[in-house]
Amino acid sequence: MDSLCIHYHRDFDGLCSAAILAALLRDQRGEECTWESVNYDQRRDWENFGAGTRFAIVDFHFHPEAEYWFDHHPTTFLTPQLRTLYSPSARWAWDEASPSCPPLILRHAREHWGYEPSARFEEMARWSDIVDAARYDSVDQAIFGDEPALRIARALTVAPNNDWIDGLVGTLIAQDLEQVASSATVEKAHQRAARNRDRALEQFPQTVIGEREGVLLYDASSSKIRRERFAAFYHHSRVHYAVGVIPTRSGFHVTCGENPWNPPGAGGCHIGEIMERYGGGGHRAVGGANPDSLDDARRVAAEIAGELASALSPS
Ligand SMILES: [Mn+2]
Repeated sequence: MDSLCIHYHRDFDGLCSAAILAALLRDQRGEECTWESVNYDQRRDWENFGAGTRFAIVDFHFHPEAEYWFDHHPTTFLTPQLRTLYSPSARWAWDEASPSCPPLILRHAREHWGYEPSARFEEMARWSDIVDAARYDSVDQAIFGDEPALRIARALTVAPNNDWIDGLVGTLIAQDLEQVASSATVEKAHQRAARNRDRALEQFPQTVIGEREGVLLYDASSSKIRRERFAAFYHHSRVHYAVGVIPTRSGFHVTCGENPWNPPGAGGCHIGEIMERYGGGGHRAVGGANPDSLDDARRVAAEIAGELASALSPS
């Protein structure tokens, strides 16, 4: 029989999910797996994904041919038809209330396979919740935290290539977070990521257009500007929202997020619903859209900032 390949989302909780499932299948079922990350481009021909192979998917879209599938994303079903093909089973689980994917795999393994997870995997699950749901204690922890999980997550932002990431999954199967974070290759990437972060924090103030009613608007569309996800809240801890324009590989992206350490409260809006009106999407607290041109992106960002400011305005 062909070996089973675990396809995983290329981020911290996706890597941990792949490592945990690989260890589980090896220990519980004698199944020696391979693993390979997936990207969003592969959704285009989703019907034929993995055709003719044995595969599992973690922290990514539902596929009816997956032997094992675990996810926590509310947007996991690419079509209503795919939604009808899912029902919970001994090999599939979906829980959109889970802040990240690893805890639901461990819970499932406990309930269905009688598995008692090691402290190592419990630790990965705990940190996955913090990283994936941005449940950091403070903006300082999010940006500068040097706990092993946070160093690994930061190193991932400068991953040299996909093979390197697959290699990391292999080490997470056998070692704890501290050992993986201290390896020479992760340490080297982390140092580079930390330099990028410092540069991004330095550059952010020049991108700010203005602030009104606790809504910060910025334009980081220049490709010369490094990006740090929480730079806006690091420099402007009192704002409730940040709305900005950033470059993508093929155009421009309008990104908007609540300040996790100073949420908007009663006047707050559902960002994902606002973004849907601009052809994008997201959750209540964070979302984005990809307008056709830079001018459009700037106009959309300004409009959204205005809408959020009006909602927060006391009058
Ligand atoms: Mn993920």
